Amino acid sequence: MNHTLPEIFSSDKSVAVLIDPEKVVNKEKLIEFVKRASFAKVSCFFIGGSTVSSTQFSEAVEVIRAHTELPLYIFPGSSEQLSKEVDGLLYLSLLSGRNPEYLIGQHVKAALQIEALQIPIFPTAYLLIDGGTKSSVAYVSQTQPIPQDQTAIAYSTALAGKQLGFQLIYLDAGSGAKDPVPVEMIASIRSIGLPLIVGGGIRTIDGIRSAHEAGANVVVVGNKLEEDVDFLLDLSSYLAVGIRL
Ligand code: 1GP
Repeated sequence: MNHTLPEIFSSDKSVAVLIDPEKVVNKEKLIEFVKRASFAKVSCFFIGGSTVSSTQFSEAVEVIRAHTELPLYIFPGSSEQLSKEVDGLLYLSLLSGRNPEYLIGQHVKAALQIEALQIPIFPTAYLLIDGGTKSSVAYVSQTQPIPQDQTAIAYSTALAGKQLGFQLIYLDAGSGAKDPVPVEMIASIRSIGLPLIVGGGIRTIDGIRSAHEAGANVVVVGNKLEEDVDFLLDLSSYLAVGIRL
């Protein structure tokens, strides 16, 4: 039941803005943020978080949907983070870990609901990479991330994901990571030939550019924009100019 991947996942310079509903201060601030990000012409929004309740999630989806034309994809932290009002679901399986709950358990819980929603689903091989701090994903999923210098393990894990039929690979150093995913690892995983999403601890335009140049199709920015909404201005210029001169 695979769906055709939208173009932003094969572009060589997409930027996704991650909204974690748990960190939303209030509705007005969220509306303003969504409008500004849309004006900056970011590629899309991701929504989700490790510990978001279903109510927080639905309320945030409703607000985002009402104030942007940009695509909105679910980046789920659990089987409770689902909605019909989105453009698709990154159907994550935490392949870097060995906790069956996040490899298949949550999926079994959500399967009937996802079927009923009839939203596009994009099976995503999700690899958590050590970001130099204990990430909420590692804590909640009770899994170990792949060490930064273990590119060969990351490669084999992502390759197994491709062989199993996943459509996308997501390398995540975790929200607020001290060290983003290394460019050598990005380049190695890119050679597998699946569209690649990279995020976690990316806080500068140089960091975004490096990830794109190493082969990331989509770079995800979350924390930086929560702390500094004016970073959207830099993002907007970067996206307008392009990386390949
Ligand atoms: C986390 O990849 C995302 O899952 C984004 O991370 O919040 O550190 O940008 P940041």
